[in-house]
Amino acid sequence: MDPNEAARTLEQELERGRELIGAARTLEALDEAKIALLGRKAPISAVQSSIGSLPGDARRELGRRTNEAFAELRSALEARRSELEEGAEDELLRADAVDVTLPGRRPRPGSLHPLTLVQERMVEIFTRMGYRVAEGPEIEDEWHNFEALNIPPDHPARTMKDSLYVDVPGLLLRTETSAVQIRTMESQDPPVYVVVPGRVYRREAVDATHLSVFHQLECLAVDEGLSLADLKGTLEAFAHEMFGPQIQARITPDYFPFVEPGAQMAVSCFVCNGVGCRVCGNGWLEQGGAGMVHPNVLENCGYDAERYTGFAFGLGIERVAMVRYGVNDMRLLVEGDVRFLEQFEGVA
Ligand code: 2U9
Repeated sequence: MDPNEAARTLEQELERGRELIGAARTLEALDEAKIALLGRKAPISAVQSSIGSLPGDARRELGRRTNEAFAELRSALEARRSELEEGAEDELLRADAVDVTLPGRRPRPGSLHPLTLVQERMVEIFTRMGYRVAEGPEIEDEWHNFEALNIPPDHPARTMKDSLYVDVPGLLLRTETSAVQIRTMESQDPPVYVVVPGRVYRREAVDATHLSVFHQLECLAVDEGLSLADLKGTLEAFAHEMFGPQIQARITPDYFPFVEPGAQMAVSCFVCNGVGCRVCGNGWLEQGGAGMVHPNVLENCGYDAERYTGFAFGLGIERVAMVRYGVNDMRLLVEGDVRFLEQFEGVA
């Protein structure tokens, strides 16, 4: 290549380089431009190869100009690379940007379980009447679960059919919370006014109105001069608070070993007002059992049954929840189905 042609080529390549580099919009396009401008097949490489065959001065002159052209192209490529890399970073930042002006996503509040709502309400009603809350173990011994409650060894409630025994002889899952009232009476002198909410266990088939693990709230009052009238009044006060002032309470005779006389308690149906409807059948909703504490039970705990009398009752918390929230199948209360539970959001 003669020196004049070589010089022209360098000028052209510098011109072409400015255009190619300026037009490269991506790092890949810039790599292609670099190969076209500085690669082995690039015109500038041909110029470089021709330098050696030139005589002294012309060789030095072309060598210098070629080096300058290389340097200019390299620095233009480098500058453009920095620009594109910065742009790619900006692009990433734009894609990852958080728009702080968007409205936030409101966290979905959880809700209390209907059984918790009912239990808390029941406890509140009784504590306002002056009762104290007592709790105790779910694994009980036969003394507290049966004997002290006047349930003799041959009573049907003792059999494996009704109770769930654990591997340790003499211990079982409590079949009612009454054992806690026994423990309370064993540890303090009368008067006693306690309510005991808690989970109990029965060996029983599960259906729409029965569970084998369920919850009770039992109430025990022991004092001088208490009578069935106090039991009924207490029950009625509870029913008014829980279901409304128009509700009536009813007790009818029944038998439980730990009370004498024993009674069933029911409240008038809040749907039909005691007339009879689809919810209640005969106008009354069964709430649990009750009675005057059996003198044997008082004596078993060291209380003077001549001086003190007491009343007690047990309410099924699931039953109360079914009445209060119109739930027709008890199993819904323990299955944990979110579609059921989310209906209690914001319910008091
Ligand atoms: C002591 C003395 C007496 C509590 C009582 C019942 C009757 C009763 C049921 C209600 C529904 C169990 O959950 S349920 O199936 N309870 O029928 N409970 S009298 O009597 C007591 C308790 C403790 C020391």
